[in-house]
Formats: sequence, C-alpha cells, structure tokens
Amino acid sequence: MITAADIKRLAKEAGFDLCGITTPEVIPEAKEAYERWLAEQHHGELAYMARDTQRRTDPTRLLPGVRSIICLALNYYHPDSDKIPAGHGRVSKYARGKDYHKVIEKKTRALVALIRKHVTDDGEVDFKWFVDYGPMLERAYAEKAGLGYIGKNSMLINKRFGSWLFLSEIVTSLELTPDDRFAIDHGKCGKCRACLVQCPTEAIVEDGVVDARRCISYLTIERPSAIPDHLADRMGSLIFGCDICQIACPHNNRRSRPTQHPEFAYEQGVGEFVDARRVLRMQTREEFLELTAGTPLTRPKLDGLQRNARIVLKNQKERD
Ligand code: B12
Repeated sequence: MITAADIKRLAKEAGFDLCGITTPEVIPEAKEAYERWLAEQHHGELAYMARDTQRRTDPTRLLPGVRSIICLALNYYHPDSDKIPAGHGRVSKYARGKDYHKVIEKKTRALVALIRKHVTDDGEVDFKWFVDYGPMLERAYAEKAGLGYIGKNSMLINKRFGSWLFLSEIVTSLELTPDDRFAIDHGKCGKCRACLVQCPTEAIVEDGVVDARRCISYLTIERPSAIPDHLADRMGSLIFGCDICQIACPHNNRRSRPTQHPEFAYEQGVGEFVDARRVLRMQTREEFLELTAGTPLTRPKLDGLQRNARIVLKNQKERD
C-alpha cells in the first residue's frame, strides 16, 4: 500500500519543490469567488474560463471514484536586472526559459509513472493530471493541500518560495491521508495593500480579485486585439507578462530563491529581455519561431508580440 509520505518522496524524486495532498470536495468559498468573477466578466475574452464551470468547481466530476488530489509546485524565480537595455522589452519571470506547461506536465507524468510502479499490487488505480489549462481551480486546492495562502494579489504564496511557483495536480482514486492546511503557517497579507496600490493598471479590483481585462499579463499574452491606449501607456517596458503585483509583495520578496530547474535557465528560452526592434523586423512565422519556439512567447503569435513591441518602444520614447 502506498502512503502520503511515499507520494511526497516520489514527488521529490520527480523533481517537484512542493507536494501536498487534499480531498476532492467542493470548496464553497472558491466556487463562489469563481462564479462571481465570471458574472462580473473579469475573464474578458478567456472563453475557456467560462466553459466547464461545473467540472472546474467540483473535482469529483473529473474522475469517477476520485478520493485524493495531489497538489504539486515548481519554483521558477529569477531575479531582475536593474536596467533594461534600450529598445528592449522585459519578459516576466515565468516565461524566460522553456515553456512551463511542457516542463511541469512532463514531471507530473513522470510522477504518475513512479506512483503506478509502486501500486502494482493495489489493483485498479486511476489517475488524471492537470496543468494550468485543465478545468481546475488550482490555487484553491493548492491552498487546501497546505502549499500556501492566497494573497490579495490572488497568488498562492508559500513560506519557502513565495509565489514564484507553477502548479499542477494529480487527481486519483487512491485513498491518501490529506495534509492539514493549517499545519504550516505561511503568513498573511494583514493590512498590506502594496500589490493593489502598485499595479499600474488597477487590475486588482478588490482583495484577491483580479480583473483580467486590466491585467498586463492578460493584455500582453491573451488579448487578441489592440490594447486600449489608456492601459498601453501604463505598460512601461513590459513586452510579455507582468510581475509587478508579486514584486510589490514584501512578504513574497523575502522568500524568493532562484530556481534550480535547468529547464527554466535563460539559455533554454528567450531570457529576461527581448529586442523590440528585432520583433518588429520579423516578417515570417519562421523568424518568429526562431526566437520563440518552445517558450510561452508563441502564445500571442507574431501579431500580438509586435503589438507589444510597438507599445514598449513608444513608452520608452515618451519616457526619454
Ligand atoms: C485565467 C488565469 C490567468 C488570468 C486571470 C488571473 C486571475 N487572477 O484569475 C491572467 C491572464 C490575468 C493570469 C495572469 C497570471 N497568471 Co495565471 N492563471 C489563470 C488560470 C488558468 C485560472 C485562474 C482562475 O481560476 N481564475 C479565476 C479566479 C476567480 O480564481 P483565482 O484568482 O485563482 O482565485 C481563487 C482564490 O482566490 C479562491 N478564493 C477567493 N476567495 C477565497 C476565500 C477563501 C476562504 C478560499 C478558500 C478561497 C478563495 O477562489 C478563487 C477560485 O478558486 C490559472 C490556472 C488554473 N487552472 O487555476 C493560472 C495561474 C493562476 N496563473 C499563474 C501565473 C504564474 C500567472 C502570472 C504570474 C503570469 C505572469 N507573470 O504574467 C499572472 C499573475 C496575475 C495574477 N495576479 O493573478 C499560476 C499562479 C501560481 C501561483 N503561485 O499562484 C497559475 C496557477 C498557473 C499554474 N499552473 O501555475 N492568469
């Protein structure tokens, strides 16, 4: 019989920084927060967020006979340089190396294989795994599994790593002893409102609630159309994604420690800066992929990245 302690040991072996276990029942506060977020149209044009709503809020619909959720996390932190080279845009920390979807999915699959090997005598055991784009409220279950607390910037913040974490989950029919979510004191935001105050586009509309339509991450990565001037003017040199609400967090910053995962090294992707003029000179998909293949920067396609590059150059010109 496999135990929760065995799973945690195997998770470490598979390369995860954190592993916690919880049970699959609905979390009423998270369900309500998500439904309210959708009703307020905070998801903008993220159509997938409005699909599969029942499955997203109720993990028992994800796998028949589910008994446990194994919540996993990988640290991706990179420090920022003080200066941005002229004509360059800054890439947010999560996107500087190899595409994390591929990295965390591979490790999650590897962990399922390790667990399967261990449970060959336990009869039929089912697994399904989820990474980011799956219908799962990842932060709410990670919090329930004791991996951290949800801050006012809506990020899951862990005592050892801060919020610089990618999440994934394995949903399984195995019966495992769940973690006590309060066993580790991960801290709290208290009266601090630094993330709300420092967000350049006022995207954090109330504690823990991000209006994606105003978030620079959404605008530069997910928004298919032109970015309205009043928001573009506040993007500064951010060409892809944004870390301001995480950098603003004093609690978080004390806990940052550089990632040890070679997949997230700058050489594996675009690194911290992208030459905005080079992006504007690109004319073919091949040129675009030469820079972005295998990284999250393929997401907005050439058109989207060029739109961002134009904004960065305009903002730099106005600043200087
Ligand atoms: C849609 C999405 C976005 C959207 C919307 C962001 C948002 N805040 O919702 C956009 C494009 C803006 C975005 C941006 C980013 N994202 Co994103 N995103 C997602 C995605 C796919 C869904 C999030 C979601 O469900 N939103 C709906 C709202 C309502 O949910 P929520 O913000 O998570 O809030 C929950 C809790 O606050 C909880 N809750 C609220 N109140 C209460 C009260 C109680 C008592 C309890 C228990 C719970 C609770 O309920 C809510 C629903 O579960 C998740 C992956 C996933 N499947 O979960 C990744 C995810 C959240 N993103 C991630 C990352 C890394 C980012 C960026 C940092 C990327 C970047 N650098 O540009 C930014 C951060 C911006 C921010 N502050 O959120 C990580 C976050 C990891 C972490 N440590 O928290 C995730 C988990 C992806 C992953 N697998 O690692 N993202």
